[in-house]
Amino acid sequence: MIIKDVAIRRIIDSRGNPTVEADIKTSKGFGRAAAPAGASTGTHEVVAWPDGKVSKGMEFAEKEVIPKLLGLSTDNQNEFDRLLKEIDGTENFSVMGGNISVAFSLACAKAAADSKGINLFEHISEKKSYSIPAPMSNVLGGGAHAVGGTDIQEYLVTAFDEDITIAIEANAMVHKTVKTLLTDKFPNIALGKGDEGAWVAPLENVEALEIVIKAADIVERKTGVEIRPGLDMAASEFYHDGKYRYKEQTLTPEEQVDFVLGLIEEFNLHSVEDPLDQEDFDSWASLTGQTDALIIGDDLYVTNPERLQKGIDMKSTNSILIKPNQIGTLTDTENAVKLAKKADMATVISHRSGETTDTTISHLGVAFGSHAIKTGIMGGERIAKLNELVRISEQFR
Ligand code: 2PG
Ligand code: MG
Repeated sequence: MIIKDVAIRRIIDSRGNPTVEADIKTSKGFGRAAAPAGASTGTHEVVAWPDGKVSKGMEFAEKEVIPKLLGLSTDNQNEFDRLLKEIDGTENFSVMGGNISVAFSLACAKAAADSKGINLFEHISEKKSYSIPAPMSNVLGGGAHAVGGTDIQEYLVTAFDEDITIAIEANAMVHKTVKTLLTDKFPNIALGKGDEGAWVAPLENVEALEIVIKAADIVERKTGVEIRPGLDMAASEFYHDGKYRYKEQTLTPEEQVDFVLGLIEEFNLHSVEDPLDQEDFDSWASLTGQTDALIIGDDLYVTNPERLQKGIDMKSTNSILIKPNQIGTLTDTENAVKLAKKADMATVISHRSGETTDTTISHLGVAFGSHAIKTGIMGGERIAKLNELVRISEQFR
């Protein structure tokens, strides 16, 4: 379908920061997509905005990008994305801004799907059998997402149930139960929430994990739903001068590997994301070689096929986090997913800490056959994605 009209507008995200939303129209359909934003961004992500300025990205989009997109076909995503890269002309979208690019790229796919009268996940997926990824929800945390919380960024729970509604409600119940346990523990202090709606409290790092495990156990017993704990340590954020610097302890990379292995064993963790620094592929391989838990690379890979290939060669992880705006186009996101699958790695599709009500990742998670979808559990921008999964699941009945 030929692109007849393209627009880009400035909107705000869940942190109140400016971002963009792109619209693409054909004579038969319409696609709209918005760009999210990270707080704990990986060093090797594409540049979000030229010189850090949304306005500069928008000016470039209006003058240099939109005129060249008019008349293209929405059915050739590869060509559309190749052109975005060519217009930018750099390796890391520093001229256009990866967030401008990803909004256009995803809007193109959505316009293509709408023009064909099918769902986005059907348009993207090559196969016809679908599964819904398990919801992986951040219930307690700190790091770059909160003030006064733990050094570890996210304490997550993943619920496994064939019925996505039941799984989502189980995670929501864990979030509520964490609140109850925290108010029992701290009856006289004000509790907060971080950027993704996870609870924030003055807890030590392991103590916080104990609370989440307890909450998950209570809900598991009540509902019978299997709920597994996990972490996103976002360790690059507290790795300075060769050491992991927690409030309570300072660890060398070898000690960090042992510490994480100890947590996996003691608490039967399902997954640990970014347990080590984003440059230390060797220590990652040492950890992954000693456990069956999912070791997920986020800042390590930044959805970049080249970095992923290095991780595959070095056996650094057994899983990858997928975030389209880390790499700037849907095509490169799909390339990372294909590479991961070929290497037998699990994929986890993910939101960013700064989000909008855009629900594209729900469709991508289904299209990619992702093991899980990390998208928070509370807040309008988080539930938008979960509720879209519920709608998608109705199509498979
Ligand atoms: C992460 C993400 C999302 P941010 O580290 O996985 O939870 O955080 O968007 O701040 O990078
Ligand atoms: Mg992460």
